[in-house]
Amino acid sequence: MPRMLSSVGFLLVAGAAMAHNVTILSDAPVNQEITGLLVWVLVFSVLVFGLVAGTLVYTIWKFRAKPGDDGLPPQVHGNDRMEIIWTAIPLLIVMVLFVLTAQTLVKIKRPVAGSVPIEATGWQFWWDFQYPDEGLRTAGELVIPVGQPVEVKITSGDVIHSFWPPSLTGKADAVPGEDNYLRFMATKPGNYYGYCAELCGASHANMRFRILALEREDYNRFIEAYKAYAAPAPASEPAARGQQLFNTQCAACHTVKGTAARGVVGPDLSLFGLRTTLGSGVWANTPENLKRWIQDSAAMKPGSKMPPFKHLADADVEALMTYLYSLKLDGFDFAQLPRY
Ligand code: HEC
Ligand SMILES: [Cu+2]
Repeated sequence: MPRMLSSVGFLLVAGAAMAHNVTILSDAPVNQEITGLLVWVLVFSVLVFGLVAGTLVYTIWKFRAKPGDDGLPPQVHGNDRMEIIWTAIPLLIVMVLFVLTAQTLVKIKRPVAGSVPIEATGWQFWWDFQYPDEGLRTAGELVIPVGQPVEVKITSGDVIHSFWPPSLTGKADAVPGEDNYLRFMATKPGNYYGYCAELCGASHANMRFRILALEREDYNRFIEAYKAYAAPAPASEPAARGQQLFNTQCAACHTVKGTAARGVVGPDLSLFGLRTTLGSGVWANTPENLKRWIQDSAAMKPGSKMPPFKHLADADVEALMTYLYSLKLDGFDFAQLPRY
């Protein structure tokens, strides 16, 4: 019975994964490895289930009570040969699965030469991303190249989180004071969903992220442009007012590259105008959502560490929004990327 349930379970998981384009059908290399492993486990479960259920049905039918059978049939105790067989076969299966699993683990944990180093830090309830080689920082949405492996060093600034972009790879815990590594590669451009996979407080379910995979030349162009980037000088009166408000109200916690705003308590907002999402991958980055967020982020995201700004006049919030939306690089529009 438990075996039958596990076989049915596998089929359900496989079905759900297909429906969601997660792990099993993803063509990301790490997930291909995992899928290969899963197929072996599935094959063994089906074989074991067939053998056990078949033997059971055969026995019930063959040794059923026949007319004229009175009393107990002959009683048999022990059978050394059978005991050896039913110990040896499962042992063999476990060994085979062990070897396959060990091989897969070694393969997917191995550092890959030429990978892009990235540092991810989990905070209640958002992800901070850094490119140590370039000295760049971003949050919530991480840009990576297609066709080149990335090596994400994962840690946490407060409690335990877990970093999980299911269409690209498995999870790794983000533990304060410890570094864990995930190595993976995107094989096609896209906007890949990511989740925090470790209960971390009131807004654990609202702690997501995106990985934006760009073609190599677009990625290189993005990194070069971001390195050279400084927030554009405000192009309108509201934008200028917004920048001034930002530097007095928001700069203690947020950075905007090339300005006086250098806070690191909250997400880096240098390229906020390019964000497809708001609040760490949760809400679409629309003016309505941004307005609600600035006025009272905790009403959208329980436990948010950003204070409310309900006291700001509507016109001031809109000035801040104009400024935030002006923070972008020309020639990039991540909204067009297909979503996985
Ligand atoms: C005390 C620190 C603090 C101050 C001051 C602050 N913020 Fe924040 N802000 C945060 C934190 C922390 C987050 C991340 C919250 C989360 O997602 O859980 C955040 C998130 C945001 C986001 C969403 C970013 C993203 O990656 O999706 C925006 C936009 C934002 N803040 C704008 C502002 C503006 C505008 C002001 C000033 C009016 C401001 N913040 C003032 C701490 C602060
Ligand atoms: Cu978390």
